Order: sequence, then C-alpha cells, then structure tokens
Amino acid sequence: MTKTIHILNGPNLNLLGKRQPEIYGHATLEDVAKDCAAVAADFGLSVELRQSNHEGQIVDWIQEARERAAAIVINPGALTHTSVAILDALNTFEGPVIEVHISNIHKRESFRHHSYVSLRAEGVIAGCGVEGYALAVRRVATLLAG
Ligand code: DHK
Repeated sequence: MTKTIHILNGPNLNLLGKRQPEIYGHATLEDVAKDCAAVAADFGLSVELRQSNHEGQIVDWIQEARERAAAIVINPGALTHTSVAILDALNTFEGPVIEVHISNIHKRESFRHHSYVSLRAEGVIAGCGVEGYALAVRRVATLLAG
C-alpha cells in the first residue's frame, strides 16, 4: 500500500498567496499541495495536505496520523511558538516529523525564534519559501527509505 505523508498547516496559512506576500510569497496552499504530490509520486508516496486555524483540530489530525500516516510535515504557523499540546501530540507519533516555516523565523521577531515543535522534529526547514514543503517531502522519502 502507498505510504502517505500528512502535511499539516496551522493558523492563517489558508490565506497563503494573499497574506503578506512580501513575507510568505504568492503561491497558495493548493500550489503547495500540487508540488508536494509531484515530489512524493517520484518516490512512490502520496500526500494529504490540510489546514486549520484551530489548535485542537491540529492535535486531532496528529492523533489520526498515528493510524494513517507514515510521516508528518508540519507548519504550525504561530502555534509553533506557543503550543505544548501540538508538541505532546507529535511525541505520540512514531514516524518522521519535519517542521517547515516559509519565512526564516530566525531573521524575524525574537518571539518567533523559539519552536516547541523543534523538540520533536527530525528536521527543520525555514526561509526557503513554499519550496520548503517539497524539500521536506524529499527528506521524508529519504528517512522512510531507511
Ligand atoms: C507562519 C506563520 O503564520 C508565523 O506565525 C510563523 C510561519 C512563521 C512561516 O514562516 O511559515 O511565525
């Protein structure tokens, strides 16, 4: 059976392409889903991309991923910097986790420099624009190949 990578996105990322394009660019989440699906297909993998503005929904999706996903790529948006609940949920997941930030969070306000999710993630990609998602999928493919 084809292994699936769940690509989870947090608050405000539904506005990707419209929101502060000078920081987050012009591509939409739909564009991201297409790019990631193409890269995943090269490795015989599939992707499922979701977005929610609600912390509890993301926790529920991480728990669902325990049963259904081989790996998680996650951009928790602002919840990166605040959510112990998302970290705790990720700590129940057994496969690889790659954290993605479109912007370089280390070049921005100091409150964006800390990530709870990084305590769990195998890898972190920041500042590569939306290309970071496809890079994360590529990395997941390497990790799944063992
Ligand atoms: C996205 C957000 O919404 C911010 O709250 C984070 C992240 C950075 C990004 O760069 O993708 O601080």
